[in-house]
Amino acid sequence: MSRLPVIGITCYPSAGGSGVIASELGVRLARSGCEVHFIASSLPLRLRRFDRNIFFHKVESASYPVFLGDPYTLALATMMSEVARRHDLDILHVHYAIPHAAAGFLAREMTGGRLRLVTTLHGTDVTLVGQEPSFLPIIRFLIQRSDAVTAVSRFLQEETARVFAPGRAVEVIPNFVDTRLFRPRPDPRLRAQFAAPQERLLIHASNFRAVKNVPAVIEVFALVAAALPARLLLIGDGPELPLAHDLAARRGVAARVRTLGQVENMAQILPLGDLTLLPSLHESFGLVALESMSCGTPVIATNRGGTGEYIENGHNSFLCDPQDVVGMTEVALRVLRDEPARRHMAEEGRRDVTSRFDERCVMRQYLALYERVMKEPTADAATGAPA
Ligand code: GMT
Repeated sequence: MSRLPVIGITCYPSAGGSGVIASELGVRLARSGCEVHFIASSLPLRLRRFDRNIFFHKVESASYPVFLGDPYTLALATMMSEVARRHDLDILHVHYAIPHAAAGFLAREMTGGRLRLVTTLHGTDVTLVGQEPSFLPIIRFLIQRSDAVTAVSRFLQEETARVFAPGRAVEVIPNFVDTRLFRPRPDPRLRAQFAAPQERLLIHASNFRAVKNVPAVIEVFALVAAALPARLLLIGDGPELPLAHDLAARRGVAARVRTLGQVENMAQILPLGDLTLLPSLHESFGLVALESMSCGTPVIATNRGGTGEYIENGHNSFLCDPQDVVGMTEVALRVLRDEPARRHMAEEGRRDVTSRFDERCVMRQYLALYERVMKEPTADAATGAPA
């Protein structure tokens, strides 16, 4: 590449996986010398580190009584086009299609220059929300009119083809983890804040939405806690958290469940666990499972979606039917009662993640993609969608 690209990144700034991936990608790109401009409603959670190549542009949308909602998409498109002009952006990389790809499309039209739009599909923008009749046609259009589209797993790539039939290639660039940061780190003093040495520590981290199947986390934990001394850490926040607390109280395990809320130092917390639970109804990828494995904590993850693209059941973690509470409990008890087997699984998981999903190898794929789209004609209205 003759000159490193100047990149604009838009994502949801909250703790969700798409925001995490977008932020971590931006940080890595900046470290490799690219100028990176984040354009979002607030500073993304994992971006709280200073880097001379990173710039942040806050989007603020005006409200007016006549509006039915907040016209964020328009304000975002305006900010994107201004940043693109002012800083000579080559690439606008949007994470999560709704509404970021729409704003990106508008910004590219407004800029009318050499700006290229890259859309990364993360999950429910395809599998859930994207299929709403009010969204489907516009998401298909935006997939067609982006200069490149990536999906975070083969599962999501296939779902995108099935649901939207966009008639264009969507390539897989998987999620990644900084394996030097997310690593096994024994910290008995920190662990002691959450569990006694003889207690097993289980972890669930999510945005506590229905798709995360949080009741199954509590049910499995209650059965595990009835069989051996155990504690559960809940990390994150979201609409189903009160439900989780209610259920924990009804199952008599409330005192064994600790809620941490949103945590910035996940790389310190995940290695403390003996087992991570992610029994989602589906996961296009399930980033927290990858991060957990990188930390040497095995996972019981849903078998629905893209988790099978990095979990080999029984080898480096477990894949289970998310409705099968009894099955998940059996697996949990088996691994928690056999420390040598658990440790072996943890080592296998760490090795597999390091060799295939380290941020350095995945970042190369994004840079190659940027290089390619910068050479190709844009997929704007004038040229039509690429075949
Ligand atoms: O799609 C969502 O539910 C939101 C999104 C997020 O921002 O956390 O999650 C998706 O993207 C993550 C990052 O690529 C993936 O690890 C998650 O599996 C995916 N969520 C679902 O598929 C439910």
